Amino acid sequence: MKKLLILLSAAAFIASCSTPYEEEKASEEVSLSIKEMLEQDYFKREFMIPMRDGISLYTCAYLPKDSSRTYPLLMQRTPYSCAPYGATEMGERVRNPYLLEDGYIFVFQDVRGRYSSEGDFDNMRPFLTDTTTGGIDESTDTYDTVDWLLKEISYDNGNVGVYGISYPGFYAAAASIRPHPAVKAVSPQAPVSDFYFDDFHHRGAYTLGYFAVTPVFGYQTEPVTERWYSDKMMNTDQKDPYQFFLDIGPLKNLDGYTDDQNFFWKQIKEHPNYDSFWSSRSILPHLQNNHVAVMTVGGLFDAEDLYGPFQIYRTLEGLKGPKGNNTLVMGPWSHGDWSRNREDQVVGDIHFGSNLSEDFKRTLEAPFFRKHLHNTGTFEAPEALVYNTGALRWDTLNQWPIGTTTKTSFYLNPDGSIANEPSDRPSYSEFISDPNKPVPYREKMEWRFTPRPYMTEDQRHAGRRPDVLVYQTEVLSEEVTLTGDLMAEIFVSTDQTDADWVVKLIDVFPGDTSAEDKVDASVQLENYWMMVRSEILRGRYRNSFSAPEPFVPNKVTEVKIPLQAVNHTFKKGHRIMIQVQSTWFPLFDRNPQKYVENIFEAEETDFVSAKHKVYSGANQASRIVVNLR
Ligand code: PG9
Repeated sequence: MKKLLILLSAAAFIASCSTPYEEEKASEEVSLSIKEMLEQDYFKREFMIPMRDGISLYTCAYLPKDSSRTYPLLMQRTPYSCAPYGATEMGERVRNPYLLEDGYIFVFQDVRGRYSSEGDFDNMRPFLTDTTTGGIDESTDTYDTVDWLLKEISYDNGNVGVYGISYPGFYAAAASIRPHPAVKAVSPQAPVSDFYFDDFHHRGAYTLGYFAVTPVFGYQTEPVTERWYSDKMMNTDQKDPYQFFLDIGPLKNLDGYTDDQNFFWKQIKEHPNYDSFWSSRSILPHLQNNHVAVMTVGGLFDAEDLYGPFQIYRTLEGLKGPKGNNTLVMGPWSHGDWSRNREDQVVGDIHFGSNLSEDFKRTLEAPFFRKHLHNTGTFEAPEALVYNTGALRWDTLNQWPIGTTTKTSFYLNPDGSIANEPSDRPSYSEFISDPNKPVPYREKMEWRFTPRPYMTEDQRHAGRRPDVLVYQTEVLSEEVTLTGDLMAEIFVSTDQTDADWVVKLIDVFPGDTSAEDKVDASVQLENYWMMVRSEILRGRYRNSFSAPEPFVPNKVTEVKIPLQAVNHTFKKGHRIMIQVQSTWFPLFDRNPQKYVENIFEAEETDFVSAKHKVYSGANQASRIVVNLR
């Protein structure tokens, strides 16, 4: 391949790659060099590849014109379209110029039931548990695709890689299950693992911020090249989604903002609990430790799929069999940031470093596939590469979670302090949780297909509300690093019969936070309360996601909420803060706080104010268990 002059800005490049969730605002420039590279050195072929059940899937391949050597196949399978369609339309779906430079046969496929492929779409299609029945799943579709392509293409080198971000990350992971022998490496990036814990739900609470997205996955179509679904809801005159959803009221009223053909919305409403509809769609129980090298990539501030990358890596790591084929890369990224050409890595208002995406493409993604597909290069994958989001540096780890941390408890005291030991005096903090005045999940409300920047945003707007409990340490006299999982173990009560519990870990910046950390002069980072990690649990699922239970009014009840892992140094002069609240709107739907069988069917009258208490001290000492490094 000709040496590639790499210009790191793209517009049509992004436009042709954009999925519905691309947040990138196309700039005016275009990465001419990548476009030229493709047009100079590649040509395109299109196929309808028959699967074992006779359904054909649209697949296109960008093949090197130089057929004097052989190349691996590098494939993406997507529900978001392989556009542009047409053998003369080159598009620019390859975002990593170093992959172009190494030379691959780049393959893109519309998954079953999407865009130009035949068949019916099924969200997170359940994996076969018995492959002798002649059924199909995403693994068999991948197997059949690989087998057909290797017979069709004459100058492949017999090795195949599969990668992709988000839903394509799920399909990449699926390629490692009952894999075709030619599949040697996959890179699930921001992969969806289970829609009950990624994207559409967080621990039983429905991600209301995703309602606009349900139509994208809720309608079957004949093979098409253009978007066939529409959603009325995003065409509203109401510019404030908080007021929009509050005015709509109970979830059942959302039916008026879609239609009865939206099969995914119906499925979401009919399956509020973690039943076999959801559990059969989790990829985690089907993952295998086999010959396929896996590099799982995620963003520590990914609002969409943070559970997925951590769980896929840890599930693989926990499987018996050969080690060393499973790598985790977790950067200071929002959803898919590592694939975008941005010099400054910013999430919300916080700047985490420069050229992190470029470095990832050059030093990780390209070398990983070069090693396993070209059988060249000296890439030695770290066990885990996890960015320290407070110290702003990469940590290369030989184990994740690392084993050298000390489990420590942050006990929550009613005076708002955090202590390392529980008080011996039982006490509590209380607040009124009013579902008609829910805690805003952001200070700046805006319409988005999916929520993103909130993951690091300032939490002062929330912390100043009477229905948000705030606990914080003294000003740190030395830095404190938390690395690994967090577990909130809180003792609570409500005078009603249901409640949601939200726990946030916050880095409180000092008043003299240095100006150079500002990416945007308009951002006031002095005294900023940066969210580091957050999670919600719908309290009815505190003992089981498949068997919900009401609360007994005013009975002290323990609720455990695992928060996804962090790797964050709280610098000297900062404080560590914990916030606890019961509404988080309209990111998540409101809990009526009166127990009903299915909240998707709750009536306006089921929504009641509640007096919630969080207990401290003695044998009801609420705490956050952290891994201190
Ligand atoms: N995981 C992302 C997503 C899935 C479904 C709905 C909305 C977002 C993604 O595939 O981008």
